[in-house]
Amino acid sequence: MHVDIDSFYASVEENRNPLLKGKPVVICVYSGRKEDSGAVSTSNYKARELGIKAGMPIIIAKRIAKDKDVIFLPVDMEYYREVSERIMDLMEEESDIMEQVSIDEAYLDITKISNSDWDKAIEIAKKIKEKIYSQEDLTVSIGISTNKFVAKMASDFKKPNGLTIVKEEDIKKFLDNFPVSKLHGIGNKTTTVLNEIGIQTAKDLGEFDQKELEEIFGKNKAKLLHDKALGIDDTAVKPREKKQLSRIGTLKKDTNDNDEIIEKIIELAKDLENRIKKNKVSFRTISLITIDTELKTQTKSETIPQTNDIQRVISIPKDLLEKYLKENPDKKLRRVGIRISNLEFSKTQKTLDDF
Ligand code: DCP
Ligand code: CA
Ligand code: CA
Repeated sequence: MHVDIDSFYASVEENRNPLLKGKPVVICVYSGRKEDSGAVSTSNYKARELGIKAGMPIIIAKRIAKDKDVIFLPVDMEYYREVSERIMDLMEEESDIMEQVSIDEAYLDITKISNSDWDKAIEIAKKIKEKIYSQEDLTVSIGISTNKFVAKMASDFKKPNGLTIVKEEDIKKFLDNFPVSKLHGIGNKTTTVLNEIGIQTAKDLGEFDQKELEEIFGKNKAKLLHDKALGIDDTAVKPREKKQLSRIGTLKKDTNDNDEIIEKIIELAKDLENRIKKNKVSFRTISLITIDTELKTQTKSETIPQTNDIQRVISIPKDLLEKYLKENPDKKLRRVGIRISNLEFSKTQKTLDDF
């Protein structure tokens, strides 16, 4: 199964501010050189209808949006990562193995839990959709097939909120009419060369003489291309190695009271402790994440010798908080978080279950 969140950053921003609902929303990475220099990171489907798309210069997007009620917002990576991590955790629980491939997509091996049964697989997909919708108010598009490549093509097939199943016997029919440029992993340069030799669709590519393809692209790449055309992929879903673990929470009220914030930090640390144990992980860096009432995020970190001592996940953020409050006497916090990074996973460490 391949799962991809629909218009991820834009949807998250819509949920955070209900006033945006129904409006075209554009999320931007401002380069900071000049006002409006930078690129569009993503846009919601309303904005895409106007022609505003990811990768476009902000200046062009603003030109298109002129005289229209289009909302432009800067990216807030810290916040998106937090949402992403919750969704990844949720999906990991619903699969045998989960491989995260970007902030908003993952491959899920569901061979065992579905018992290789298509109806059961569809049930799992629907359950994942429902959970993500009820817990995060986000929709996802899902593709299911017998390998990663076709599952990815299938999740892209119907968006937003799609669910596409491509059974083994339907793979060829499903892929045949795709232009080669739309096959995942085939870029612009390769497409140009393929078009030059008369290959337009996956069907063309699949039927093209293998030897001739090898002469142009070399043995390895020719095989790769041929496999894509036929929907062959035997790469495994690899379990993710997380780079960091974090928890962020909203304070009961906006505050700069040391004790109130520490109370929250302790609560978050408990949650993190469970995940540290579950992942059998040790860490080197501990961070305090602060989000003030103007939604400005700051991160303060300290690096120590590798440890799995959960006490440090409370004591270090305490020190960092003291520092933050000293440096920012006029600010109140809305949200606070803790994060551990520079992780090491002890793979050999056996649990009782393993004996
Ligand atoms: N992103 C980015 N710059 C790009 C493409 C994407 O910063 N050129 C970011 C913003 C997206 C997120 O990555 O929200 C996920 O990328 P996707 O390609 O999955 O695009 P979306 O989730 O926004 O839309 P879709 O519904 O098409 O998946
Ligand atoms: Ca997406
Ligand atoms: Ca994606």
